[in-house]
Amino acid sequence: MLVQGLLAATIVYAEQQVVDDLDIDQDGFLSLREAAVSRYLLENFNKIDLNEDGLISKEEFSFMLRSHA
Ligand SMILES: [Ca+2]
Ligand SMILES: [Ca+2]
Repeated sequence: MLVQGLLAATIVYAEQQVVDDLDIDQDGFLSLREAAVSRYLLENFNKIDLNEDGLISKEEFSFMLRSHA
């Protein structure tokens, strides 16, 4: 259980890190322009952006990773 917890925490950390790395203006969200570095993100932007505010939040990014895993 402890190992699984640590593993999950590491994965969450990695997800947040990816968003931070791509988040050029550091507003905590990925805009279409920031997501354009990844072809996958660009092509799936509208699907990933669940609340259709034109930005991918860390929560939406995490959900995308889990739903496509
Ligand atoms: Ca941003
Ligand atoms: Ca959104």
